[in-house]
Amino acid sequence: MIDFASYKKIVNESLEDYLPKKVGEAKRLYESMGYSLLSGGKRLRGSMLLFSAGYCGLEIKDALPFACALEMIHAYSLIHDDLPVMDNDDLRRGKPTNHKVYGDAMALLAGDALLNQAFEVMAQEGAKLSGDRAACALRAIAYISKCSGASGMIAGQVADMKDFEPNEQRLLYIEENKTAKLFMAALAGGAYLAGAPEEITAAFEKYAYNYGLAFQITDDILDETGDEALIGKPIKSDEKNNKLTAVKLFGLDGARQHAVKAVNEAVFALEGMKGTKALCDLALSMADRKF
Ligand code: GRG
Repeated sequence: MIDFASYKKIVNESLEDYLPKKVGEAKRLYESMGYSLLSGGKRLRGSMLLFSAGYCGLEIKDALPFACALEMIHAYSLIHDDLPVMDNDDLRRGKPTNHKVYGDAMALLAGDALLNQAFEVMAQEGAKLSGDRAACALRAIAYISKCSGASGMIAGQVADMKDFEPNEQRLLYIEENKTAKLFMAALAGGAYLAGAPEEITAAFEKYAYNYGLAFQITDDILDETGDEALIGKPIKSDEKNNKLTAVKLFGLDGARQHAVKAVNEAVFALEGMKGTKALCDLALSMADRKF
């Protein structure tokens, strides 16, 4: 089993291979897609997919297209999230947001195209397989689709935009759907792809759910107290956009306690699973996250 820094490197070195070549009539669209997809980022979701698929017996080369596809779905969500009709942010990963460089319409289309590209890459990979392996790929694609779609990440974004009742149930709905579902897509998606036993898939799903809650709470804390240069975008944007956050509901200390609880739950989900130390360490390093 390799470490998360190595998974990140593998994802970074492979992403461009799955994009359209920057030639032809739609060259500027392809450039816009590449601008956001290849602009850094922690590559957590792609790396997690590689980890879980590998843990469940799949070779990296067989999981890599799915890991890159997941990073495309993530990149599309960030492009759309930054648009003037959403959060209207000018900076992402320390660079001007996609719409600041390519304009609103092209940014919208680049996000759409990345989402389609992700499913094209996964379906093409699945089409090379047969028998059980093909069925596993289909199951993974269906699960990733559900997590990122209208009953997953997009539902979370809708809840995040609406006038809200500032209560814990609503906050949990946003954290679960907007953020945790894509981590679930990564870890349980990788397990589905590898045809893992149900209890392993369920354990990864539970870890990812709690990791996602802790990740979003930490994001809320960083938006209040973080270093803009490290985060790569202005802080206090949640306040500006009147967002319901863990900090707003529980205060800074309360939010930190909720994050610690979710991290512990994540680690607990993997109890008894040998070879998951890298994943446990990843969750336990949440409190040190600076970006
Ligand atoms: C469909 C119009 C439309 C929009 C979808 C779902 C969505 C837009 C946006 C949600 C995006 C978002 C801000 C989710 C919150 C999760 C989060 C904290 C993302 C940042 O993830 P990191 O820190 O990013 O892993 P890097 O840059 O490291 O990849």
